[in-house]
Amino acid sequence: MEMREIYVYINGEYYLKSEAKISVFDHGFLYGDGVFEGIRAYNGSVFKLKEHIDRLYSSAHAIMLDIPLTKKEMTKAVIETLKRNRHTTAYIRLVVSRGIGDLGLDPRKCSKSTIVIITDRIKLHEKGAKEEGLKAIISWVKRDPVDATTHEVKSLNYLNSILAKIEANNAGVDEAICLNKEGSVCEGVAENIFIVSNGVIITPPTSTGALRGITRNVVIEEAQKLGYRTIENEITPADLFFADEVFFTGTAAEIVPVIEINRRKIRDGKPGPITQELMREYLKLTRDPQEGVPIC
Ligand code: PXG
Repeated sequence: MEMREIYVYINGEYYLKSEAKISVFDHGFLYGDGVFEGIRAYNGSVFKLKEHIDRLYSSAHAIMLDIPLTKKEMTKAVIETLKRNRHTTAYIRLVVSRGIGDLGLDPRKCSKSTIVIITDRIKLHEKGAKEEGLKAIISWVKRDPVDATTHEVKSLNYLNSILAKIEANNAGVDEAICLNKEGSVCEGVAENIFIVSNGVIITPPTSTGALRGITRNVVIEEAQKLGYRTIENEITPADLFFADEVFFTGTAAEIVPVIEINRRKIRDGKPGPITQELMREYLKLTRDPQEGVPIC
């Protein structure tokens, strides 16, 4: 075990983890006013870094949050943080909050946004999740609607997902599936969702309120390259129960099979063959330096 303390980037300076602190007046803390990204580096290359940086700036644009760095400077700051920490395989958390204001929620009181970059070891699902698959429940907590604090924007407001996760924890299962207020399947708590039905790969459109997942996009592209038909279509809870295969996708989770939902087995309750094929392809891709930005 390495005992070296990691450095955390805050507004252009590097602080030891034990000294990396944010003001209690930061509106990220007081109101969840900000945006973030979760990114992964594999063997010296940051997977899909450009896509993550682009999404961060899109999220910031949607909430009218000014990021005082160019995308190029932000990319450099991420790489520099990894280098300082001598991390070649890591989990990266990029957070931009509205910054320090007063006790009112008016963002005009926040003169400068706060930028934080943390790189750390990767925390994965329980060992065996990928091999055996996850058990999930459909949560009663509906996804925030597209005309409200939608999860299409990767904001610091994750209470919607956290409440669903609490339900999964209470039910003693691994993960929760969120429906939108019309009752359509939307996504997991921090993952997009796919089903396989008669060889066709289906995922809900982002108009359900789901995040435009970067892993989701990669999986759609790879599936098409393998010759599968992929469609964005409404998925009902019954479609989940009828599906041949169900899986989640996300930066942290990568691709994980779902084998049981609300105590109904998905087919024979084992990870499906198309899911496993996509998992193998994804593994290859994440190890391909061409797919990311090198840490050098
Ligand atoms: N939906 C939501 C609501 C998410 O937050 C995804 C889908 C998957 O998107 P990507 O682009 O990662 O394929 C996310 C991603 C975490 C964590 O710490 C959360 C995310 C990503 C990484 C880590 O739980 N959210």
